[in-house]
Amino acid sequence: MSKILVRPRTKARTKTKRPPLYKVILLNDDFTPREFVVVVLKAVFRMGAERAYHVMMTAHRKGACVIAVYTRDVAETKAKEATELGRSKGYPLFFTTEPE
Ligand code: TYC
Repeated sequence: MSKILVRPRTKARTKTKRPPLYKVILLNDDFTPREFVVVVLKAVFRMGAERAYHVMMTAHRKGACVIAVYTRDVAETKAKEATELGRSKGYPLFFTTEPE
């Protein structure tokens, strides 16, 4: 009896697909106090004091600074939370997200 060999038409996928990542970006404004921006960065993005200060000053000088990358859900939640903290104090502090 002759055997029929059936081969898969495509190669089995060996790689695990990673979810697309999103950047959280801090935007500068003229009103939010520097110290408050640092407080928010420490609280929402778990930054140490030095890194938070450096990120704040980069946004202050250049207009914007990439803070971190997360999955879309986490990036959007953190950006919203941080923006809301500023808003609750009447500041126009703004965090946005974009695909990496
Ligand atoms: N530019 C603000 C000030 O001079 C401080 C500030 C820094 C605000 C970074 C927002 O993303 C920001 N008080």
